[in-house]
Amino acid sequence: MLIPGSYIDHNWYKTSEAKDVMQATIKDQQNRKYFGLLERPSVHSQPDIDEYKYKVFVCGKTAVGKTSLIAKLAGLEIPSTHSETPGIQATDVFWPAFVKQCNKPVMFQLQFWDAGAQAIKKYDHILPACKDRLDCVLFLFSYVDKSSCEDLKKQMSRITEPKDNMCKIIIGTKFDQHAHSEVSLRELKQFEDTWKLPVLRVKNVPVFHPSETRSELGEVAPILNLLCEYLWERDLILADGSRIEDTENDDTSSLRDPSFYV
Ligand SMILES: Nc1nc2c(ncn2[C@@H]2O[C@H](COP(=O)(O)OP(=O)(O)OP(=O)(O)O)[C@@H](O)[C@H]2O)c(=O)[nH]1
Ligand SMILES: [Mg+2]
Repeated sequence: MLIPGSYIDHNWYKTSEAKDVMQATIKDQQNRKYFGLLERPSVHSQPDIDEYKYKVFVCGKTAVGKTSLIAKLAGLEIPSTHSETPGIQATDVFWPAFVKQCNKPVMFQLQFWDAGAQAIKKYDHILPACKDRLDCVLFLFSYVDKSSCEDLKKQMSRITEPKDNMCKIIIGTKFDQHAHSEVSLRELKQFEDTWKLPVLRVKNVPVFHPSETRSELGEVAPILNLLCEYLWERDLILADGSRIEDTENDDTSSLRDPSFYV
């Protein structure tokens, strides 16, 4: 499994060099700007910053926290009560990250696709639309709902195929209520070992009193950086695969040097 920090500097967003680029995505202090589908951040010091766009589908049982997680990652208001997502909702999150191989920041545009679990059951066209040209799937379960965890295997078989090349990440929500957890650490370790997928945990609750140890940005940065890192690694693997196919009749082994792809 990927070692965090292999491709992306996870602490870069806190440095003074990051300030100008981060500013393009931040409204005031720690609050992030919301970008409509046709809007994008403008970075004054680097107007030609490279942008990479990815489609990320968030799936899981009803009320597991899909809409809440996306709101948290986008810096939007987190719903305090459950209201079923009636169809598909797409939300763009721009996250600048420092890519070590490029030695510069790049702008990741993560387009999160959210579909209500009931809507998927009710309308046949929703799941195929969400699966179309997908780069990444986030499989959600809730720490306080064991059945959401048992449901993961079903979700995986509905969405993934043996040879697809999507990034897959498991996220446990409601970790703020872990004192009432119905899912043990041993079960999660088994998950990781069996499926070779990372398991992250989140608290989709607002930060009411920002402090040195808790801030909105500080809570979402590890998740966004890791997501970008998995997507970056996947692109390298895909590029490597196609280069290797291209070079089967052509002896240019230097193309396999990873620095070639950046
Ligand atoms: N305490 C706590 N509550 C959460 C968390 N994540 C979600 N919730 C709550 O769980 C409820 C359901 O969250 P939603 O995000 O609407 O669930 P959903 O998965 O989008 O549900 P559907 O759209 O019906 O499929 C809401 O009341 C949220 O406030 C979390 O991490 N902690
Ligand atoms: Mg929802």
